[in-house]
Amino acid sequence: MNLWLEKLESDIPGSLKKPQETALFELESFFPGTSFDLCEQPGMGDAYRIENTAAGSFRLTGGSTGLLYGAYRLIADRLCGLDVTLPVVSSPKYTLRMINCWDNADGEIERGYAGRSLFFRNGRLDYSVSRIRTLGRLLASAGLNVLCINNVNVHDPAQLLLEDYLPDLAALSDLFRPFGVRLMVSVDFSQPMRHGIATADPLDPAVRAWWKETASRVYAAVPDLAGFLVKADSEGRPGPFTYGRNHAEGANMLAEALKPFGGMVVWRCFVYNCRQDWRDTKTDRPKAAWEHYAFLDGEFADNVILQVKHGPFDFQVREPLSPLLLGMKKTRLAMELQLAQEYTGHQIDLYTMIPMWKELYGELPADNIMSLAAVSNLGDDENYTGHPLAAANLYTYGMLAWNPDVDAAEAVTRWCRLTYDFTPVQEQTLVSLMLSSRRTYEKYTAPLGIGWMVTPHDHYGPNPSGYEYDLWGTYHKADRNAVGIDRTHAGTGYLDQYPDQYRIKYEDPAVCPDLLLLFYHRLPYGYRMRDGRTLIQRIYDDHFEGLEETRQMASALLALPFPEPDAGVIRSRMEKQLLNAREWCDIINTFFHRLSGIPDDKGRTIYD
Ligand code: GCV
Repeated sequence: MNLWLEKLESDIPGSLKKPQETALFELESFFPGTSFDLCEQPGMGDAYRIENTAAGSFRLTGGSTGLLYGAYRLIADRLCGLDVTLPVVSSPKYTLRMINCWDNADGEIERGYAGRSLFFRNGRLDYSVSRIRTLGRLLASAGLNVLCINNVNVHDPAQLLLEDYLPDLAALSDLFRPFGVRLMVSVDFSQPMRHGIATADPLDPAVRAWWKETASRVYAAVPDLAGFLVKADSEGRPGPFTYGRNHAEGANMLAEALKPFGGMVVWRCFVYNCRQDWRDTKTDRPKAAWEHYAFLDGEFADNVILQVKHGPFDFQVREPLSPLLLGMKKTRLAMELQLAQEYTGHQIDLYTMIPMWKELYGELPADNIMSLAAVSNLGDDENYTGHPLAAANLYTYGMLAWNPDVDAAEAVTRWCRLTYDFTPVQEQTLVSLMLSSRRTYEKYTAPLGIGWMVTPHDHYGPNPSGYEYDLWGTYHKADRNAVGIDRTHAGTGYLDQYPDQYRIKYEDPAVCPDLLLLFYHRLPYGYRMRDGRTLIQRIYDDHFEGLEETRQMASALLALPFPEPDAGVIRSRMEKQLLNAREWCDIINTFFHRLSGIPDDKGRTIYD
C-alpha cells in the first residue's frame, strides 16, 4: 500500500542513491513525456523553486532534498487538481522535522497501535526493504526528514545500535538516504557502564572519552546520522541526577562528543516524580518540567535541542501549552507532539489532530521553537497506521512542520484528495467529520481539561478513579461537592510559570476558557458557567452530545464509498468506537451523578 501516494509507480528502484535521483525518477514516471531540468544548488538545502522554462517543461532549483520536496509538491498539486501559478518558491519553517518511533528491538512498539515494528524483529534490525522504501517515500512526500527508529526507553539489546548492530544501522540509513530521511537513535545514558566503566557521570573523564570514541565510530558508519535522542532521569531511565549533575551537564557532555560530526543531541524534558504519594498535595506534576529546566536557560551547547511535550502533563486530549515552550528564550527548543493515539483512542477512535495543533500554535509564537518532533503512529499493519484515516495525522503533521501557518481544513482536504477518489460532496463530508473528530472525542471522555480518567496503563476506555490513588501525580480529587485542582497562585502556583499575558487568561474561572476550567480550577458542581449552565450540567451535556455526535459520525462515515480494504477496517473500528463512546458517556455521567447526587436537568438516563 502506498497510502496517499497510491497513484504513483508502485515500486521505487533500489538503484536510486540520492534525493535528486529520486526526484527525477518520480517526476519522469508521473509526468511521462514532460521534460524536467533539475538544478541542484546545495546552499538551498530543503528549499525549492519551481518554474516553467518553455511550454510543458519545468525547471526545479534547490538543494538535493529541496529538489525532492519540489517534485512531490508538483505531483501532489497535480493529483489534487490544483492549478498553481508558477514560479513557486518554498522553504520549511523548521530544519528538523522529526518522527520518534518507540520501537523496541524485540519488535514490540511502546504505545503502538498499528502492529509491530517496521524496523526490528527478534532483537535485531530486520525489515522488508520494499516497505522501508515506501516509508521513505511517504515521509519525504510529507516533508519529514528525521526518523528516530528506537524507543526512548532503551531496552536491551537496543544499545547495540551503537555497537554490534552498527553495520545494520548503516544499511538501514542507506535505504532512507535517497528520500532525504536521516536516522536518529535513542541512547541509554548509562551505556558506558556496559563497558567496564564504573559510572555514567557526565563529568567523569572515562565516560566522556567513551562517548567521544563511540561518536566517532558511529559517524564513520553513518556520516549523516541526525544525532542522539535522550530520555534521562525520567520514568526510571538513567541520567545525570544519579551523580548530582544537572541536565545541562548531561546533555552538553553528549553534545561535545557529537559536535565534530555535526550531530545534535535531542534531550527530552519529560522529567517528573513518577513515584508521587497521592496524599502529597505540595507536588503538582505539571510544574515539573519548568522546575527542572527553566533555570538552565542559556546553559545548553548549541547542538542541544530540548524536546518539550506540548502540554505540561502527557498528551491528554486537552492541555494548556507547556510554559517551558514560552520561557526558555536562550535555548533551542523542539515541541513534541504525539501521533500515536495513546490517550486519544488507540487508532480505533477517529481523532484527527491538526485542529488541536493549530490551537497550540495560537498560543505559541512559531519562532519560539526551532524544530518539531512527533511520536510515530506507524507499524507494520498493511496500511502503516492501523486506522486508514490516522494516516492523515502523519501527512498533515509533515505539512505543519513545513509551514505552521497551514490551514487545518486545507491540509486535511489535501490528504483526502490524495488518498480517495471522492466527489466534492463526499470529500466535504469526510473532511468535516475528521475536523470535528477531536472535539467529539473530547466531549465523551474526561471533562473540561481534567484528563486522566482513563484505564490505567493501557489508556483506552474509562476508569474515572483509576489513577486517583496511584503514583503518577495525575489526580482530579472529585468529591461530593467539587472537582479539579486549583493551579492558580493561591493553589499549586503552576500558573505562576507563565508570562503575565498568559496568566491573566486563566487565573479567574470567570475568564478561563471552559475547556480548560478543571485543569486550572477546583469548582463546586453548582458553579455557574458563563452560558448559565451549572458545571455538572455542562459535564452531563457534553457527554450526551459526544455520544450522539459519535452515532451521527458513524452513519455519515459508513455511508462513504471507501475502497477495500479501508472500508472494512473503518467499519470495524467505528463499531468499537461506538461502544467506547457509550462506555465513556455512561461511566463518567454515573461517576459524577453518584458523587454529587444532582440529577440531569433534561431527565436523560444516567445509570445508578
Ligand atoms: C516512551 C508516557 C507513556 C510512556 C512513554 C512516556 C514518554 O508516560 O505512557 O509509554 O514512554 O510517556 O514519553 O517517555
